[in-house]
Amino acid sequence: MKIDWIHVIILVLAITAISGCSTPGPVVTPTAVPATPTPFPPTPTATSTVVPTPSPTSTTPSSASVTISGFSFQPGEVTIARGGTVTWTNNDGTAHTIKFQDSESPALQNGKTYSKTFNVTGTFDYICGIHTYMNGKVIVV
Ligand SMILES: [Cu+2]
Repeated sequence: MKIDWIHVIILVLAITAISGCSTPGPVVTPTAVPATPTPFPPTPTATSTVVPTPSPTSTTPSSASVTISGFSFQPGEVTIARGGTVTWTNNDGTAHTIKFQDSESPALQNGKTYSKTFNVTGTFDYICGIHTYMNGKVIVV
């Protein structure tokens, strides 16, 4: 029997084409698009009103308390009105002092307090005279 090679090739091509067509291709599912985009948070406008800082004298406390704990003054900075008083309380087991440029408290043992009145405005830095790395600041306005 003589083989008609042309027919064989056509048959092979036909089978290949059929199998190729019958192979399911990747199913492209349309991606759901949100109807509305996610709104961004409102952008502050450049023309927003600047709220003036209230006058310090209207809200500045006349007194402040500082705790000495863990070899540090807490808070490290207090603001009081002129004529006000700052009171330090030593919660450490170790004695500390409150040393300003012009004065120094006695050594405060645990639980002891020291108060100082400030009649002049300005910024007053202080340290512990025993542990000079301990520092704090009193701002008098
Ligand atoms: Cu100290």
